[in-house]
Amino acid sequence: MRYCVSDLHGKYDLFLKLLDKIKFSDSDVLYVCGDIIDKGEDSIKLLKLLLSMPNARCIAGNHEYAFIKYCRSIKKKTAESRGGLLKVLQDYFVSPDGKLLDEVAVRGIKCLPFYIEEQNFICVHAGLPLGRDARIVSPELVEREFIAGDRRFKDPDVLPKDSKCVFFGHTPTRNVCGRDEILAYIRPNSSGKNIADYIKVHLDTRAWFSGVMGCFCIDTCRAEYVRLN
Ligand SMILES: [Mn+2]
Repeated sequence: MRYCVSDLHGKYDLFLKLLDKIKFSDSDVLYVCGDIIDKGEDSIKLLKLLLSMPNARCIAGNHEYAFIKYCRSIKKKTAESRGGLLKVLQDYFVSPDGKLLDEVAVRGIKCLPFYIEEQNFICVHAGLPLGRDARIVSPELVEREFIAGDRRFKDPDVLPKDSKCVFFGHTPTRNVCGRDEILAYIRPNSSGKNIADYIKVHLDTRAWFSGVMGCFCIDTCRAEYVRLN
């Protein structure tokens, strides 16, 4: 089975619970729509687990994007101004061994793509713009800042026409529907049984804060959840 998640934000234990719940195996594939790091307590551990999983396909979110920018700017700064930036990086990664930065993790983040496009769906972190024909603009033509950070795509009235299903996170679904649950937008007059029946799937249940982590099974079109307690 193929699954999609987003905004895991360092919630390592909860993520393991989710894998357990869906009985995730070597023959399954997991798509991760960005924001793996920050906010939660185990950013490095979670990132390294995902990087080590051959069947996990990850993209960058705005938190990875910001991290890359901090890493780059640190190299250009003088010794005095470096302190503040190091503090920011330290807030991202409080590694258990006390090391400020884990080079494997840093390299892993730098290599993440900003979208994944498959036959019937596209994974982005925040969203894609719509063209004049109300179709989504191809992600290869869109700026990284938009794909990883724009807030408009979550709006319920942003419904692309004749496009592949878009998986995304970035804004908590609670801000849209008042609940911590995955929002799947079905095309009019379709059964919702296949992924081609969906316009977009909003995945961010704000796990780091709500304690609810969800994923969407791309093959059964069902959402599964785990809770902290
Ligand atoms: Mn985000």
